Amino acid sequence: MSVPKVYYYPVRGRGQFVVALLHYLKVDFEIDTTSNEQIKPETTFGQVPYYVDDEIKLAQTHAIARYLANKHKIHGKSLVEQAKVDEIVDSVWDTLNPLLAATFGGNDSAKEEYKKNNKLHLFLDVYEKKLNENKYIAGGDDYTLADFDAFLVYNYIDLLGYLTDRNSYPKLEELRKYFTSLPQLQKYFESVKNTPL
Ligand SMILES: N[C@@H](CCC(=O)N[C@@H](CS)C(=O)NCC(=O)O)C(=O)O
Repeated sequence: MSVPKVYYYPVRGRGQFVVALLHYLKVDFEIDTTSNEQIKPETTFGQVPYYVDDEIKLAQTHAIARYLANKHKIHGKSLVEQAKVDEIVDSVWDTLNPLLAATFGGNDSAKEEYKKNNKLHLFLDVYEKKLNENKYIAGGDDYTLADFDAFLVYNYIDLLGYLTDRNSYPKLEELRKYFTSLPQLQKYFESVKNTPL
């Protein structure tokens, strides 16, 4: 049996939703940051992240994260909880896609424009409210993919300089403190500490 392999660039980007997740789940895996151009023609849509294990070859960050979450039982314990997890996880992508477009695709003025008009607080306010109502963002009695993704996106928004008011998000700050102090994630944070993206 070979260890799972992930193809992605040496940045956080979309890849963090797979790479950091694998660290969080304590999965032994390999990351290949140098073969993206060679692997793209073999991938489903010519894109990375791309995930390969003995059972599956998979594109689409979301699909990979859900596959891993199901495999490692952090996708919610009931159909209803799973749907609640998906509600948050899908919203993370609504948050992330314009942010990635401004950050990776745009020039400085596109970034400034995005900073001025960004609607990030609309999502962050909901996450904060949900975390005020429940310890876990999708309800339930344990951390799920939804908590992990909400943490990653919140942390990323801040790292990229788009977070305007940390004081408005004490619960998200608490969530960040929890995940950033987990021993199994230290190697991941170390691996991306020098990338601004
Ligand atoms: N919806 C896809 C989008 C993947 C995507 O756009 N990946 C970029 C890198 S972040 C890519 O491979 N673009 C094609 C290219 O760079 O040639 C996902 O979430 O995985």
